[in-house]
Order: sequence, then structure tokens, then C-alpha cells
Amino acid sequence: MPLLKDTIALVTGASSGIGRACAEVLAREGADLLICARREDRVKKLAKELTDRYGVEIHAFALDVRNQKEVEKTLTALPEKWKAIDILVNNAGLSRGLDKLHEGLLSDWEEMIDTNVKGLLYVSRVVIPWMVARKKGDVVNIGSIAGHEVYPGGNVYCATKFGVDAITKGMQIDLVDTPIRVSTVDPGMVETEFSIVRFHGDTGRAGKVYEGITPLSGADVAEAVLFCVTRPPHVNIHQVRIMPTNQAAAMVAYRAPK
Ligand code: NDP
Ligand code: 8X3
Repeated sequence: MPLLKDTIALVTGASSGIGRACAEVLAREGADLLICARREDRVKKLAKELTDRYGVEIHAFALDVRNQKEVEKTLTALPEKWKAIDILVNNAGLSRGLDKLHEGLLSDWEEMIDTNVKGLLYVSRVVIPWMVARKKGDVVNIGSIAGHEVYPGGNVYCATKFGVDAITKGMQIDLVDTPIRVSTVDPGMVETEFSIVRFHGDTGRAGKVYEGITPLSGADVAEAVLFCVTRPPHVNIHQVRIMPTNQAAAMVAYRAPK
């Protein structure tokens, strides 16, 4: 019996990595999905694959979470039945660069802050009031180990994920008198397109990040998201920290010798 029958989930950043895996796990459990990202071709293709495999209904669309007007317009234009969102996975995010703060690119900083902090807020500002009105909903923010520890060159990316942690706590406090639950799932190393994006397309440098270690997969993180949203109604998992077994902290990992 699927766990999420008669449930609608919205996953941002579903064109790749953790978001894509969340879409797959939620569809496997019977949820109808709203999936979005800037690369519309990818989310449309994913929608077809998941509909064929799991028989769920999926609406896939382009969305740049950095654009407040676009977020508000696109989400409020959804047909009424799709606005009954039970699960919001605020996943869209990225890192850019691993430079010392005083050498960092302003454009990298803007992109991370606009996506990871402001984008998450813009989507939440539209969707959470619908949840409050329906007295039902789960919000899962994808944070990071980088929201708990600052590492060399992590500066602004870490600040955005510390921000996600603060926003999650703020949501939990402000929604305490409602049935809405808010969780943050905070992974260590997950092998996705994350490092390729961080290093502006340098796949060689990105590949080195995962050398000699078995990182998490997007599916590992998606199962943690599923755990959060399938607890009994009186249980709110505040935070899940999930790490590869051979990664103890942001910069402490055991790598098998070559
Ligand atoms: P990927 O690069 O594989 O996926 C990132 C997703 O975010 C893509 O679908 C991308 O879609 C989307 N995205 C980026 N910018 C925007 C935007 N402006 N508007 C809408 N969607 C956007 O990386 P991950 O799957 O690893 O990253 C997902 C989340 O997990 C991020 O928040 C990241 O910070 C977090 N995380 C990742 C870890 C890791 O080691 N990989 C560890 C801890 C947390 P598109 O480009 O098509 O818009
Ligand atoms: C991604 C994990 O350690 O690169 O959030 O910051 S890390």
C-alpha cells in the first residue's frame, strides 16, 4: 500500500540530484507531483517517466525560484486542485565557488543568496498560507552540513545554509499553533551535479570531491525526506543530519587509499 495516496507534493529543483530523487520516491509512494526547475525539458521528461512507472499525476513546469514575481504568478495560476499542496520540498539550491571570502566572486554570492535563501522564502511565502488555510501540510527544507559548520572557502554557501537552518526554526516557531510540520534534512556529501555547478562546469575538479569515498546518493536523502513526512500527525522531525559513513564532519572524511 503506497504511503502517500491522495497527497500532492511540490518539489523545487527536481531536474537533478536530490530533488529528482525526492520526486521519484514521493511518486513511488503514490503522491501526485508538482515538479519544477529552470530546465523545463528535464522536469517534463521526468514527469513522463514517473507517470509511466507509478501511474501518478504530475504537473511539470519551469520555475526560477530567484524571481519572486515569477514564483508568485506561476504558483497562484495553478489550477485550484493543485494548490492543495500537502508536502513542499524546498530543495532548489546551489553552491558557486570555493574561494576565500576576500577573493570571492560577487556574482557567485548573489546567485547563492538569491537561490538558497530568497528563493526558498519566495516559494514558502506562497505555499505555506495555503497549508495554514487547509490546516494540513509538511514543509521539508533541504539544508546541509554546511548549515552547521563553516569550512575553508565555504563562507557564503555556509551562510546560506545557516540561513536555511534559521528559517526552518522560524517556521517551526511561527507554525506552532497549527498542524503544519516543518523539517530540515541536512546532508553531507551527496554525489549529484552539485560539485560540477560549484566549480562552474569543471568536471575533473568535481569528480575529485568524491574520490575514495562512497558518498550519499540523492535517493538516500529522499528516503530521509519520506521519513519526515510519513510520521504520525503529532510527530514533527525537526532535523535530520545524514552523512556518508566515512564522512564525520564537513571536512573530515576517510578516503580509501588508491
Ligand atoms: P544538483 O545541482 O544536482 O541539483 C540542484 C537543483 O536545484 C537542480 O534541479 C537545479 O535545477 C535546481 N536549481 C538551482 N537553481 C535554481 C533556481 N534558481 N530555480 C529553480 N531551481 C534551481 O544539486 P543537489 O541535488 O545536490 O542539490 C539540491 C539541494 O541539496 C541544494 O539545496 C543543495 O544545497 C543541497 N545539498 C547538496 C549536497 C551535496 O553534497 N550534493 C549536500 C547538502 C545539501 P535547474 O538548474 O534546472 O534550475
Ligand atoms: C553540500 C555539502 O559539505 O559541500 O551542502 O557543503 S558541502
